[in-house]
Amino acid sequence: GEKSVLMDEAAIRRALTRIAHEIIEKNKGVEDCIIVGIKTRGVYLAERLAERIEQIESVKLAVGELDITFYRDDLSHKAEDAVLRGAQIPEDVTGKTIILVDDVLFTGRTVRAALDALMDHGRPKMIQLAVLVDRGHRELPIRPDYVGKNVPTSRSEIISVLLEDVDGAEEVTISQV
Ligand code: 3GP
Ligand code: 5GP
Ligand code: MG
Repeated sequence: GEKSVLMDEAAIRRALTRIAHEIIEKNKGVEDCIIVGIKTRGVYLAERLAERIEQIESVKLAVGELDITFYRDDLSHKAEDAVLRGAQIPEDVTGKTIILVDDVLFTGRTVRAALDALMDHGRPKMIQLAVLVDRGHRELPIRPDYVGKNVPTSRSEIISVLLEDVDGAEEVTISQV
C-alpha cells in the first residue's frame, strides 16, 4: 500500500535531543536515573538518549535491556499478552528512577510486561516512559512521559521504525497493510 514518511533522520535526531533535555529537566539532573530499552529498537534509542544526556550533563547513565515478546510471535497478537523473554538490568533498581524506552507505543501491553519485569528487580523510586512514536489504541491505563511524535493511526496502519544501527536507514514511515 501507500507509504508516507512521518519522521526523517533530522526529525528523529531532534526528537531524541528534545527528549534528552526533557528527561534532565523533569528529573532535575539524572543522578539516580537508569535507562532501560525494550528490544530491539528501544535499546538503540535508549543508547542514543544516554549518549545525548552524557553530552549535555556529563553523566554517563547505565543502559539496561528488556526482551519482551508475545505468546504468539506474529503481528496479529493484539489480544495476546506480552511476556518477558529476558532482562539485562545493570544494577539493583531500588531507589532509582528508571526511564523505560520503546520505539512504538500501541496497546500498552509490552510496557505492562516491562513494568512487571522491572518490579522483580527491586523497588524503583519512579518509572517513566519514553517512546519515539505514540500511535494510540491503548488497552491499558498507560501513558508516556516523553513522546517523539504523536501519530493518530487506524488499527490497520503499520508504523515502520528504521534505525541506522539495525536497518541501515533512518526514518519512521506509516503504511496500510
Ligand atoms: P522492535 O523489536 O525493534 O520493536 O515485533 C518485531 C518487530 O516488528 C518490532 O521491532 C516492531 O518494530 C515491528 N512491528 C511492526 N508492527 C508491529 C506490531 O503491530 N506489533 C509488534 N509487536 N511489532 C510490530
Ligand atoms: P503494544 O504492546 O503497546 O501493543 O505494542 C508496543 C510494541 O509493539 C513496541 O515494542 C513496538 O515495537 C511494537 N509495535 C506495535 N505496533 C507497532 C507498529 O505499528 N509499528 C512498529 N514498528 N512497532 C509496533
Ligand atoms: Mg519495539
